[in-house]
Amino acid sequence: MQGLVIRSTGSWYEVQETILQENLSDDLQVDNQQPREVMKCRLKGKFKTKELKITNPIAVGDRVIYEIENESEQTGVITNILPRDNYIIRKSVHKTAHGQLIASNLDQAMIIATLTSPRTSLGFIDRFLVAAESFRIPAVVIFNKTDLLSEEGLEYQQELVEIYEKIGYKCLQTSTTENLNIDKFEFALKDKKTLLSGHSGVGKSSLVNALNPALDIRTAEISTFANKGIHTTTFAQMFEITRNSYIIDTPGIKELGLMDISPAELSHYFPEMRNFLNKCKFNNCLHTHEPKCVVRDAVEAGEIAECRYQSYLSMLENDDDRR
Ligand SMILES: Nc1nc2c(ncn2[C@@H]2O[C@H](COP(=O)(O)OP(=O)(O)O)[C@@H](O)[C@H]2O)c(=O)[nH]1
Ligand SMILES: [Mg+2]
Ligand SMILES: [Zn+2]
Repeated sequence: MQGLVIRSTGSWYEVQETILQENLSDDLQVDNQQPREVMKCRLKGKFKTKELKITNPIAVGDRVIYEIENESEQTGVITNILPRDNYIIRKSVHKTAHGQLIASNLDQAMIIATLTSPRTSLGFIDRFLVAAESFRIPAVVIFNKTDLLSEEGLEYQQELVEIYEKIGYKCLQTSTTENLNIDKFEFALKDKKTLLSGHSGVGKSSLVNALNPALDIRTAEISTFANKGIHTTTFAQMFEITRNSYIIDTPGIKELGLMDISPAELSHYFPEMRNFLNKCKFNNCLHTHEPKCVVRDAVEAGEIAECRYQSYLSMLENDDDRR
């Protein structure tokens, strides 16, 4: 049987049955009603993690092959892991040469930001976007609490949306209190597996709650559990907010820590810089002060947004934070 890992404790895994197209019953041709079982599974034997140096062999989002062990107790055994489209990983707390696999097979990574109460800095958003680029996962920026913004605030937010959309990031301006663009938020999540991140207080729970009130309690429980630090290694969890739309709630942005991005590589994760990269005078140009740097020229010409360039510089400086 094929399934999707929706929860992991490190020793056992909750696997949700995947209904393959050919197995759909005739009267339920669309996969939106057929019940799916969830089994508590163990791993069969030792799994080779191959070239990936990871401390945990399986994470939420993994597609696996499993066998039912005990139907009445709903237990099973995972026999195989299907190839991953992508994955996110962070440095292991214990084994520094190894990473901890957080989640795999993501369709997108979404950052929930607010310009006020609390203020999410642009540096924070850009770090998130760079991390998503480095994992090759499309990123989306949600500006929530739009209702709190003044006229000037709204204009500024609109400018940011234009900056980010121009370089390829989908953006939404939402408000849960005024039900603004919640339908678009729901549509953006539809049939996808989405990593949801953002500072505490920006409205992650409220947004999720607006789509599926039943999930609120569970996500709240996870956050407090993670905050108390009962486990040094907290595992991400996946929630099905509507049929086949999943979110992965990470305990914090640190989960998306930038692993091993060298200064020379960093500009590759700024999509608007990519076109310029081989055109600087020096082929090892870091675009900070070097003469004949086309990236700095582009910033001066307004082709690259100044705020994005500032984030780039600050990430170069804070090399330690990224590792
Ligand atoms: N004004 C305003 N407040 C909001 C909005 N969304 C959430 N809040 C409030 O912000 C606070 C934090 O929201 P919560 O969903 O718990 O944030 P989380 O920590 O990211 O899960 C709560 O008091 C919410 O009622 C919004 O769009 N506008
Ligand atoms: Mg919350
Ligand atoms: Zn340069």
